[in-house]
Amino acid sequence: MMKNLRVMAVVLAGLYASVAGAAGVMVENPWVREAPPTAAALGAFMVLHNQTAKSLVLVGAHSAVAAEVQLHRTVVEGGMAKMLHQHNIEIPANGKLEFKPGDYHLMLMQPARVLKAGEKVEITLKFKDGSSLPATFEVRAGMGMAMDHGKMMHHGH
Ligand SMILES: [Cu+2]
Repeated sequence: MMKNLRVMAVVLAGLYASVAGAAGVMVENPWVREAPPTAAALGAFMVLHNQTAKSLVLVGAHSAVAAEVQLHRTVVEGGMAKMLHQHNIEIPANGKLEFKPGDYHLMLMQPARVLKAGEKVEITLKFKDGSSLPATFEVRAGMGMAMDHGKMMHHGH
């Protein structure tokens, strides 16, 4: 029992250390949209708050549940929705940015397994200043805009 507690304490210390790297940065309402088992990619959404006096630049993300996590923005051109790969997404000082269906989002490419509604998955956000922030995303059934990511065109990198 004591041994387990000690392991837990070490794990928690590790988590706090990585969060401290991005002090003043907060992830609100993180969720991943459930998709059919054949989906090649899953959209992930959140509101990213930057409560610091400096602008914050998101440059990437990673997760154990996907081969790759890309930053995307959906735009409509000529009546067609396209997802554009983003390399930098800026959140202004003392501001926030909403990642939502039909707009900025994280894209979990080639999911390692099928994610079911109610599951929790960890995605770590990486920032330009070298800091990173792990966040726990909840898998939820699709809601809001009924856009099927699988059928959208991907813009080249
Ligand atoms: Cu996308």
